[in-house]
Amino acid sequence: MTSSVLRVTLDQPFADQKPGTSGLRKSSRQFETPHYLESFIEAILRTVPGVAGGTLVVGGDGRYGNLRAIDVISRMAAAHGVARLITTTDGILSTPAASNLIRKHGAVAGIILSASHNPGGPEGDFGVKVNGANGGPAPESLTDAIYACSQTLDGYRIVEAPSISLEAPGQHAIAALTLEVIDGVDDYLALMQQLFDFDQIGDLLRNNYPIAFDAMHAVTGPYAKRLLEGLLGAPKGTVRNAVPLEDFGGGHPDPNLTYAHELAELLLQGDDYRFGAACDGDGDRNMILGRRCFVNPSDSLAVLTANATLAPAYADGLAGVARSMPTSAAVDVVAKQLGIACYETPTGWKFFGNLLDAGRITLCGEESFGTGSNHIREKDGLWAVLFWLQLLARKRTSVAAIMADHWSRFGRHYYSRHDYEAIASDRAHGLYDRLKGLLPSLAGERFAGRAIATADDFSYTDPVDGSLTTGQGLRLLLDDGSRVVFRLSGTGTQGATLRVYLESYVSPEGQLQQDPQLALADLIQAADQLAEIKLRTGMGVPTVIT
Ligand code: VG1
Ligand code: CO
Repeated sequence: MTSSVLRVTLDQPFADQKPGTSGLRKSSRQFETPHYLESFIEAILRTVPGVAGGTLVVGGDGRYGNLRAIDVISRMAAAHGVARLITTTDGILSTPAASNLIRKHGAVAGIILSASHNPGGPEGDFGVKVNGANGGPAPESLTDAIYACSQTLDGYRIVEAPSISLEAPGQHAIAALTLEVIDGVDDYLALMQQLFDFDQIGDLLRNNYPIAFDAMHAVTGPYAKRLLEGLLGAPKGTVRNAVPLEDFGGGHPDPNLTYAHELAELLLQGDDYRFGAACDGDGDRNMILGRRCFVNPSDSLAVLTANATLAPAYADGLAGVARSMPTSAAVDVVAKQLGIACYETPTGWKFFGNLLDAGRITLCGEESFGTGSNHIREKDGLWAVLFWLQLLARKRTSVAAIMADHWSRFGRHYYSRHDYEAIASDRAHGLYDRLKGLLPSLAGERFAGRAIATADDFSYTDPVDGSLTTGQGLRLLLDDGSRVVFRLSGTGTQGATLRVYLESYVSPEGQLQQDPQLALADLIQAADQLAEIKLRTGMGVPTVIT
């Protein structure tokens, strides 16, 4: 078979290829614009070190556009002299499994095709994420360089060759490139078996301990089927919505109480299941539910930290932990008691990479349903589910009892995130910039019956490489330890999304179990008043409350 390299000239570069919190995320339609996907891939292949002669990993969450993108990337990788490209059957590869493959095969990078929890399909979103050789999301220095390259791009190179079927494992040649199609699930399952006691978890699940897992028609379906119903022996039907669909069945593959409400109702209103969980589009997020009990993700990180030694992989204890700034300080309290370091990073998994690589932390997490460890360099939805099942198998108690016990030992961080989605961009930025302008005058002012101790725009100096990241969210730290944080999302594709994070601590002695929305009511009201949210957005209530 002959194949030749085609050089395509661009009239002008695309102006809008700046990666956000998690890669380049745009509408599927935008990605279908001629040369749009190709341009961004060209910028990646020109910028990532070691591409020529190296190994790359590519795959995605199965959404509309996944197979076309793999075909384009394969032929462009061939044109750039990549020696080996590893992809998976049907191109299905979760973000955590991709991180594992990059590490296992010594790849120079990975390209993950997903817009994560954003809806998919021709009218939904598509995304391209770049991960580095450590398996983690590219650091800002690399994404900035890719963006800079995309802004001066004059053209791209692609091999002209027929597209290759990914239906079965096998090896193919595209010019001098070897395309390896492997099973995307095998290696991930093997890794999980090294971390947890499968006999113990299996013993729980085989003996009248009904659980429900919702794959939301996204990437975790095939993984969860083999893991839960296969290796661990849970009854058939445990995994719901297990078949990945190009449009996620019309759903929004975001595991929270709003978008995974069917599962939430099963657990919070019914008595059929002891444990429930869901993952997002690309499998890196997790929501944990018990019977009549929702586990806040910030609390989940704290509980896993407090009980880590119950899992074989963490039996020797933890080096340290980290959480993103808006995540509640529940884990800080546990870390203090354990006598281990606790780091506070900006939003986005890329900021955990250096800490994990340097061995400073073992576990880390974000309030946005992200939890993970040093086993890979991405957050890992099914890993978190297994970790919780490991705790339940060891403790033989309920999720609600684990939470009550945790709060009685460490106190409780009432926590909520209010999202205002699809606000007109100028309004959202007007609101945010006004608030930022107010910050210098706020210290010492009263707020919800407390005094504002600090009002600032969060910035972070990476303790490993010294790099500085600024403008990461407006914080009001109150004198009783409560906090309100305002951020603009970097993953949305329509208008702007304002996130308001609210937190208030009650010590073990002051316990009065109540609904977080009630416990935080005064902060919620004061935040609205100060930021003029209702007034400026015209929205009476948030789109999503977590
Ligand atoms: C959101 C979350 C953030 C997470 C990011 C990517 O970003 O808040 O914690 O790391 O999504 O998650 P933002 O900028 O919209 O707040 V995923 O599951 O897309 O990889
Ligand atoms: Co995700």
